Amino acid sequence: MGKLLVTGGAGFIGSNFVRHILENTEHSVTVLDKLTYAGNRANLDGLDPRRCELVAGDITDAELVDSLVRDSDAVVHFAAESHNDNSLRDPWPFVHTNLIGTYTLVEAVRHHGTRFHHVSTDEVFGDLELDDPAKFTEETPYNPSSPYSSTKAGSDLLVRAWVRSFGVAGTLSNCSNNYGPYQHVEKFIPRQITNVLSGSKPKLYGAGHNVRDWIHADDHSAAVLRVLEAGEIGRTYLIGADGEADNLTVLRTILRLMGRPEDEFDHVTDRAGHDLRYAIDGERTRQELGWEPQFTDFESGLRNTIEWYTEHRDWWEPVKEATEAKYREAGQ
Ligand code: NAD
Ligand code: TDX
Repeated sequence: MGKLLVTGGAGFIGSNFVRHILENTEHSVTVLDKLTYAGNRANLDGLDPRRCELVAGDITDAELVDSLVRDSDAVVHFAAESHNDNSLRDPWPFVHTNLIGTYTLVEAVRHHGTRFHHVSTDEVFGDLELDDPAKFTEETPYNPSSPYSSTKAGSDLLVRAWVRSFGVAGTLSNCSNNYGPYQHVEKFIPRQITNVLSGSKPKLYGAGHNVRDWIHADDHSAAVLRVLEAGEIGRTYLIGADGEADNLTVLRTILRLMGRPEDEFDHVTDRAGHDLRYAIDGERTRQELGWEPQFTDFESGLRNTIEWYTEHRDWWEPVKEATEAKYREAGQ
């Protein structure tokens, strides 16, 4: 039984991971989260206060980070600015949080000799051609496209350097696109579901041929816990669930599951530098860590996600209009 410091634990995947820890281990958790527009105290509602504490603060605050790391047995680092479209409008918060925040954390774990796990994305590898049979592996060179993915790539490199040069007990994981409950309505799947629920049309960038490799957030959390328990220090683990689908197909599936005509959506301005395709080869992680995704039926995962947004209007309605206003400004 130990004490985990989970950064970004009031966000989408971080809060999913905190719930996973409380349900499946005896660890207690301190969440360090700045509660930006993407963080929400309500994401941790109902959790046992004796095992889960929220500290509202910034991962770039070296003094605060140092004191929290000193009291922890391990750090799991989810906190980030996470949305590509925002990074194209204003890259600075991405440089600040993703680079300086990660630097602040690796300095603190170096100082205290604390186990560190860094959560990252497959976007660090850039993109693949649509007709290329290849997938990303641990050996794929970094080639990020956006301010978001380049700052995540930089944060990965900081962690790797701190492991090699200073002996930090760190691991990394790069995961594919997550979906599920509690995802902010700025992201593709919840944006389209909540558009339908609020009586407006879904918005597809370009022709919708871009491919993403979907994994349920519950599966991501279980894999991160396995890396924490059994990962080899210094290693990078790729996490994916063989969930490739193009955006047009995903959107049509959402419309069909919600009882709407499959062509009832708008084509909007494409994302600048829009990555074509992501695909993770997660075989090595599965074999070495004995982890297997449980949500292998994407359509049933989508159906559950639609049900969650239908039943939790109070969670997303307060931020929906402001999110759509930002998109309207960008013609999206
Ligand atoms: P999110 O935007 O939903 O949550 C991010 C959380 O970090 C929020 O609670 C926010 O308040 C907090 N935060 C932001 N800046 C902070 C700061 N300076 N100090 C403290 N807290 C801060 O993001 P998410 O989708 O849950 O992603 C979590 C992590 O997983 C990120 O590192 C992201 O790169 C990675 N990831 C995400 C996906 C995906 O599909 N969403 C896929 C692979 C990897
Ligand atoms: O309204 C939309 N219409 C649309 O067609 C939005 C918001 C997105 N899209 C497209 C762009 C992408 O091809 O859908 C795809 C998915 O978009 P996002 O949900 O913004 O995800 P993506 O850019 O692929 O990045 C996500 O996965 C990797 C997460 O946001 C990152 O944090 C993670 O690292």
